[in-house]
Amino acid sequence: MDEVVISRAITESYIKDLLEAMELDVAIVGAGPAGLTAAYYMAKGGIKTAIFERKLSIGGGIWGGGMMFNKIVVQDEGKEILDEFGITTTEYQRGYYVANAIELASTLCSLAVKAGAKIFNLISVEDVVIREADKVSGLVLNWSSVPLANLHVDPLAMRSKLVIDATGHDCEICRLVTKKTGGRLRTATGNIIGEKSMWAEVAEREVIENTREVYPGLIVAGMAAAAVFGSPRMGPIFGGMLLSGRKAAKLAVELLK
Ligand code: 48H
Repeated sequence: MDEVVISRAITESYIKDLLEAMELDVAIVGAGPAGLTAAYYMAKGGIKTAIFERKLSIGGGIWGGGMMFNKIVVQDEGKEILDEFGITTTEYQRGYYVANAIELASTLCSLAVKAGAKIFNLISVEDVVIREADKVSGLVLNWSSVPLANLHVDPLAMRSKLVIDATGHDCEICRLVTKKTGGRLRTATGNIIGEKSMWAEVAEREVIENTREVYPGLIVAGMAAAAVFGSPRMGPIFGGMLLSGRKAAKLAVELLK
């Protein structure tokens, strides 16, 4: 047993993956339900994609279900995706299906990785690259431990044809783009409108409608789409997140053509 062989194996294979991810078709920020679903569909369609996730664990808000009860709810359209993913659902009442949050998080992750998407956890996106014709064309990355340790360490950059903001409630990438471009998002105000109070029915519908290219080269998905376009929140019903991720992937395919 040679510790150095083990160390070399890890370092070389990780660096190989990271170098590969320096030029992507689609870079996704955030490995919650929306980002993972988008990654799965794109990778399955042969698109070169990777997710950058700040935390150690992937899955975002899935694990905690509703108020730490690790169950989530979907309706008919969301159930179709769960069926496609082989995730067990139980009908609680007509049109309301319950799934195990742990099964959803682990299966989504496994499907995305096995389809060919790369996931880089413990990496935070701290800025975007904006180039010709005012288009988002890459991400600025740093280890998540750098801001945690309050260190001043310069980041590295990667290039991608498209970026998907799947950072959840904080819509961090859209926030960065708004700040850097002086409010030129494709929203009613040009800025982030802000998430509204809970109204599950409207929220589930609007999160899909609002999954769009919000700035050239930048698609917004999941809870970030609700926050950017000023839709209500929906609580622990996750169909909208899965459908938004799938729509973001479809949109990316169209924009890449
Ligand atoms: C790298 C980052 C960065 C960054 C954030 O919060 P998420 O689960 O997001 P969605 O949109 O896939 O799902 C939302 C859902 O979990 C939820 O909160 C719902 C349905 N709420 C309804 C309600 O009423 O409250 O995942 C986002 C991920 C997280 O893992 C973050 O760590 C990560 O993005 N992230 N990663 N660089 N700058 N910002």
